[in-house]
Amino acid sequence: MSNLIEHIKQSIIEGDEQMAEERVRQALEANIDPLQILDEALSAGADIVGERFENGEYYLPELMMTGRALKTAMELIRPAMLKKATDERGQAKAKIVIATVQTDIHDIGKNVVASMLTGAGFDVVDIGVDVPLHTIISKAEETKADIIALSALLTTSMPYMQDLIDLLEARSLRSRYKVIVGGASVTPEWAASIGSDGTGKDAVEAVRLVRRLTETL
Ligand code: B12
Repeated sequence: MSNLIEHIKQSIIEGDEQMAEERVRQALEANIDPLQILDEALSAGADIVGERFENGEYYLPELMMTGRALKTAMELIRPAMLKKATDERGQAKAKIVIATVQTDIHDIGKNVVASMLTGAGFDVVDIGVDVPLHTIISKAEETKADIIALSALLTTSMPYMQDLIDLLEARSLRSRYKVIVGGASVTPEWAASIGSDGTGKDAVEAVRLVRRLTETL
């Protein structure tokens, strides 16, 4: 089993979409927990590719190939993850608007978070990537959302999360929404420092956080 996890991780590192697809199918057939596939194979592989990109060992084409392999793998594990989230479904019913903030087009992690929240019984409105702050707020207003969930992977995009919170405050809307933030470089300390209502390191933590925040709704 650990061999399969290792193979999936390797296929992500090599950006081998076909191999990733094959191995993930095998892992699911072997009843390996989809969250273990996500954490130990997909995210772990993505981290290594990220490091190699940073070191100048990999270039944009490699990053793109890994992105494709990750997307395909994620589509395969999504139903299994949804089933898991549905099994753990709580009572909470809340509306969540989720987006990757302006200037950032990374959506693989956001999509997983959106899927898991949907599976957990929440009403999720996914408004995509590179979304301007004003659009996020208008959508939250229009849909009468309870929670605004923001994703950013670029450190240069993360400050927009703070800007959104400031904008809500300036418009006297801050108390109407819980704002949660996430992405590879977001830490709990940073999330607290910008005045958000919390973060989670992965989709499972995101669901737990939303459950906790909506207990009182
Ligand atoms: C694949 C990838 C790409 C793909 C993205 C494809 C896509 N459709 O998303 C492509 C090739 C397009 C890409 C482009 C770029 N990328 Co890129 N990319 C990656 C890579 C390798 C993996 C990202 C990923 O999908 N991870 C897997 C998912 C499952 O994990 P995740 O996104 O972190 O999400 C999980 C958690 O963070 C959390 N989460 C996420 N969102 C939220 C939200 C909430 C509310 C909560 C609670 C939790 C949560 O839950 C998720 C699920 O478990 C990362 C490296 C890395 N380790 O992250 C670099 C990385 C993010 N990219 C990087 C860079 C520099 C770029 C480019 C600028 C490169 C360039 N020169 O053009 C462009 C930026 C384009 C743009 N404007 O956004 C850097 C960012 C560095 C930095 N510090 O800012 C990284 C870190 C690589 C590196 N180490 O240098 N990239």
